[in-house]
Amino acid sequence: MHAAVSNDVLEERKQYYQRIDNYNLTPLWEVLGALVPKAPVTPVAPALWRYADVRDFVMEAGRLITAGEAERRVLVLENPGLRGQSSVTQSLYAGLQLILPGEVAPAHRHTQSALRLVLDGEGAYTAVDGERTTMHRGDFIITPAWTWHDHGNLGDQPVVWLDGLDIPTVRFFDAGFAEHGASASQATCRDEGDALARYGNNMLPVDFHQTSSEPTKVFIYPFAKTRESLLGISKGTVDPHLGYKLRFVNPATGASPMPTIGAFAQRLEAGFETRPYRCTDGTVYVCLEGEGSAEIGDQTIDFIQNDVFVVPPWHTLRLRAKHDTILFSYSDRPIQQVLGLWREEKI
Ligand code: GTQ
Repeated sequence: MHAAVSNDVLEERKQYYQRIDNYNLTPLWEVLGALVPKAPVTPVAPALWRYADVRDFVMEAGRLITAGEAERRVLVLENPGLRGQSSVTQSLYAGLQLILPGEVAPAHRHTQSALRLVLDGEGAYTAVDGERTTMHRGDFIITPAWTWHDHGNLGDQPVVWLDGLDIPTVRFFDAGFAEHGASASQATCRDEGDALARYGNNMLPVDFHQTSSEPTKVFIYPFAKTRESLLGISKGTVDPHLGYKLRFVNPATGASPMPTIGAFAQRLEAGFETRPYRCTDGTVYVCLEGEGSAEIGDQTIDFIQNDVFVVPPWHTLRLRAKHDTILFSYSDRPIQQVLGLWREEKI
């Protein structure tokens, strides 16, 4: 127990704080508890964006601005606890990007790393460093840091995908660079499928070696393959806390596809309930198939196809599947792991 402090001393301290404040000094003992909490404290709130609620707003943006004028026509998903910061968690960004038939989102590159998860419509492509890939629903596509990328729509339907970027992480380090391309659509120099054939089929170019901080050359993880794997492991035993869950990797290193963002896919059979689980990486989930609910701390969120929800760091999560469900998710786990910060608890 601390001895009681007299009002005189308290007043003297207050004046002292004011004097040192002029010199950009502040007493640690007033803030130590908040700086070094016993367990994670976060402003990030559990959150849900129902695709049915936001799809019309996304389409409306298509009437208000072109992809060319906007550069990227995106509605940013802002965490309700982080409004005004273009952040879905403290380290990550999420947005819904729309590209209409005939449009091009012009080529650029930046030190922020990006992932796309295709949600709605067919006929669009993304080009990454000279190779195009056609986007199909559920495909997980990456544009690693400083790779040239542009998007286009050669079909006759609007196409919408979820963008996940490490924008807040790069902003934290104030290490952002960006460049515009010389032309809107970059010239392709390889046929579609080249990267998958070269790096994504359990083989690698003979002289190719990477370290775990380098992103994968595989920039497309087709949903058909992801689904096949999830159904394949569903013949085995289920993890009571995670269901049937796999992480996406750089096949050349076993590390995450990009150094700053980890990505996962999991399958929950109809009626399955996960046991309570928490981890230090705040996570963005997307429902690709099925329907269910997420109990996050003391809140419960119901989700269906194309809904996006956020589980804040160290919040206890229980997932319940109403029908067979496939969830995609991404987080900053690889950063936390390389820094020795990551923890999980299976309750
Ligand atoms: O597609 O390059 O949602 O640069 C935000 C920034 C998408 C993109 C976003 C970007 C992009």
